[in-house]
Amino acid sequence: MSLQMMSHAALTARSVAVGSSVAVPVLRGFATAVPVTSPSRNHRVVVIGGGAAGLSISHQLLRSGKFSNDEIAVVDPAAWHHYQPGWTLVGGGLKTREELRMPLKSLIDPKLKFYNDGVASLSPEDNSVSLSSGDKIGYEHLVVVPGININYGSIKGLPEALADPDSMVSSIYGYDTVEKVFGTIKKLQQGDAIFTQPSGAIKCAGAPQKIMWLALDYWKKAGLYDAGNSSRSPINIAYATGLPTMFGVPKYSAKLEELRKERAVEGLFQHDLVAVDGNKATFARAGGPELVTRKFDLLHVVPKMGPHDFVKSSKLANDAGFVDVNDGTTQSTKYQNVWSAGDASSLPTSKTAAAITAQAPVLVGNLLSSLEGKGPKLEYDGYTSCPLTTEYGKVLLAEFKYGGVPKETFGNLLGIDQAIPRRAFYYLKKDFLPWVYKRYMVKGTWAGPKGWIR
Ligand code: UQ1
Repeated sequence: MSLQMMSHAALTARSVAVGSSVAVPVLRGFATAVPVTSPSRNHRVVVIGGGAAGLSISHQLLRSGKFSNDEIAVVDPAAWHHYQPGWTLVGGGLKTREELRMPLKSLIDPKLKFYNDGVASLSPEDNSVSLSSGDKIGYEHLVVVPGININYGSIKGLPEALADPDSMVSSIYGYDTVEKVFGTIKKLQQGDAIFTQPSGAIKCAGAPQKIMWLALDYWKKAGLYDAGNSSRSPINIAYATGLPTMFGVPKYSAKLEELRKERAVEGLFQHDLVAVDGNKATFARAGGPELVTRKFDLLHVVPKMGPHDFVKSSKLANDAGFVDVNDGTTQSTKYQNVWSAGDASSLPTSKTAAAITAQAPVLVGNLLSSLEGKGPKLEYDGYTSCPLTTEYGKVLLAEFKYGGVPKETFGNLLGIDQAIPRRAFYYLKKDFLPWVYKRYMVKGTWAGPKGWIR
């Protein structure tokens, strides 16, 4: 570890000494001197991941003007970049999954070196990354933002149920499964609908109930759901969550619990889905050995999620397998030249694209000051946001920071309460955010509620 710190300090010192406008860093010559174990190619910054975080961060770094062509590399095996915040709307029949995807390559500035490849392993002790192709690339600074993995296999019988086109089991969480969701909502005429949320970290913790509220509204408008008379309502709805409450932030949780009761949705708290078998769903109860089995006619599932293997098995990980970083600076707690944000990081906040808008400028500012031999200077306050569809045409706009403390953009600006679902927030979610994301955020020119960059 101390060796790593020394070599990193040495690298930084050299790059500062040669100046930022020099296109060929000293490192490349160094690489050819030790051919057997050395990387085939070196970059000043390697960014692992071409998602919301990877694109924002690599383009913000590039726009600093401190890098020449190919000094920053982006690594991602994907062919497509998805606007995942829109998938709830696909589930609700409001958008198509095709309109929310873009070829990843088309979003990457040609001045960045793009490795369209996976990562086999990370070697922070010698500042290198091994790619799936077998190539090894070196770096001065590493940004680990590959996102989170969806573990469909964590629920027994789920992969088979999702793959069966005739089953009433679906999930908004995957490109391959999101298309099925609205079909099952339209098909259900009567019976029990169950919407699940697992215990443990997932991306967009509000989405499991966003799709439920849309489905409820759809059935209500179709005359199939009557909250005022559960025994006569053709469809009954249950929300089965591994968590003890409707939402992690008390202010919004209170409002959502009120809606749940008002709309006669059964709350199955601390019910963690473990198996799907035919029309039966089995849940584990928190803190007890007992299992609960429920019959369903429609099941919307959110699988468990976790860090990618190459992150979990690396020296960068905490006990849970996420990249262990300082909550404020986003710097690795183990290696000073490693950074992380977003879903793959240990940052104790909700995993959303909105969080990235606040994390990216902090990470970038701190990385740049480290390249100049100074320490991190910016602090992330935990900002994240969850525009929660509560019906067609209305959204509750949760915005908060560390500690579950509300930090409301429009609350502060206009003096309104964002816990009250509003039509303006619905258009913000459906139209404004996808537009600003594609046009500005992934290009590194939008920092969320803080506005445009440069
Ligand atoms: C946001 O910045 C963002 O990133 C693009 C989201 O992801 C889709 C969001 O959902 C939200 C709410 C924000 C925050 C932006 C504003 C204007 C409140």
